[in-house]
Formats: sequence, C-alpha cells, structure tokens
Amino acid sequence: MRGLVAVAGVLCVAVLAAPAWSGATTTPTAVGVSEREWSVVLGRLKAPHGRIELYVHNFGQDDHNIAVRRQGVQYGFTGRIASGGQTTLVVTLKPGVYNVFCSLPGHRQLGMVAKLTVT
Ligand SMILES: [Cu+2]
Repeated sequence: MRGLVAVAGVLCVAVLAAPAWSGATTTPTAVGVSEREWSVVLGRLKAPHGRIELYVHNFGQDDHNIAVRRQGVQYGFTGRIASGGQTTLVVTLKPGVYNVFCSLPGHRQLGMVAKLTVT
C-alpha cells in the first residue's frame, strides 16, 4: 500500500512537470517598461507569444500611462501612473510587432512609444 502511494505521488509530479499540450507559452514573460519625458524604454525588445507582464515604472515628473496596440487594436492599457509610481499590465499577445506607448494627449508624438516584437 505504501508503495502504491509513492507511485501515485511520482505520477502527480510527472503530470505537473509535463509541458502544456497546446504548445503555447505558459510561463509569463516579464518586460520592464521605463517611462519618462519623453521616452518609453523596454527592458527587452522581443518576447515569446503568450502571457506578458509589463512592469511599468514612471521615472518622469508628469503623469503617464501605458497602452499596447497593434494595427489599431488595443490589447491593454493602464490608468494614469503618477510620477515615481509603478503598475503592472498583463496582456496576452500573438506574434507581431506592438506599439507600447503613453496615450495621454501628445505624449506619443513627443516620443513616448516603443516597439515590442512578439515571436
Ligand atoms: Cu505620458
């Protein structure tokens, strides 16, 4: 009986460790995002498709936010982030090139945009 329990335990571990059947990326990818006047800098420029966690930090003196958009479709956005503040934005993205930018009026035009390539 004790041996049966041990085998069952090993099977459980094997199932948990097995890769996802879908083939999709299951481990979220963290991407740091630094904002200031007037730039958006990404900690990495490429990320595998799937769940992506953007850790956004506003190093600027003004309020900013972050939006993720591709070909006119918005995939996520945050509220205003005060100077010195930070927030996390979780998005699920397919392969493609996305604009990560501040959507407060005029800020993108001033340079607060970066491109994230999802592979
Ligand atoms: Cu801004």
